[in-house]
Amino acid sequence: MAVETTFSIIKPDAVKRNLIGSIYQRFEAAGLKLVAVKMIQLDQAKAAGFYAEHLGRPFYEPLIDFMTSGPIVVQVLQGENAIAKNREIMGKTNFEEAEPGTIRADFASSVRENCVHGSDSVESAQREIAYFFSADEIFAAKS
Ligand code: DAT
Ligand code: MG
Repeated sequence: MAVETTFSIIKPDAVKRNLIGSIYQRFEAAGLKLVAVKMIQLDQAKAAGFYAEHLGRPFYEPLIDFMTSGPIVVQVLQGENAIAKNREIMGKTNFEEAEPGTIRADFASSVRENCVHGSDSVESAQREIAYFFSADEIFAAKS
């Protein structure tokens, strides 16, 4: 297994519900290191660009409205097998299908309001990190 970096979002529902610390605790307990962090609010254009792969799907417009509804926290996580490990800690997109003990099983309130985003491949991790962070904002060890 390789040391990887992956991109993560704590979504507006989780920020509103005071879950930032609980979610960070899970990343750190799993051996994922926070190597870049910031709180921001997305505008429609930035959210639309981020979720462009879902353009045209029925859930797309409500997803953009939700993701722009309040501040989010974006972060870069680094660790062994970080991309798959983060997806595992998050749980399935639909919280009702997510394994108990995952972030979405424990905290999500709907399929849309599911607390976290995580990159799903090396390519999307690279693209998503670069969409939110410049190189000098990332404190990752070279891998
Ligand atoms: P994931 O976030 O697990 O990578 P995805 O990329 O398929 O899932 O979808 C992006 C987000 O869009 C997801 O976190 C929540 C929302 N979404 C996906 N499918 C949905 C659906 N059937 N109904 C409502 N929202 C949905
Ligand atoms: Mg996805």
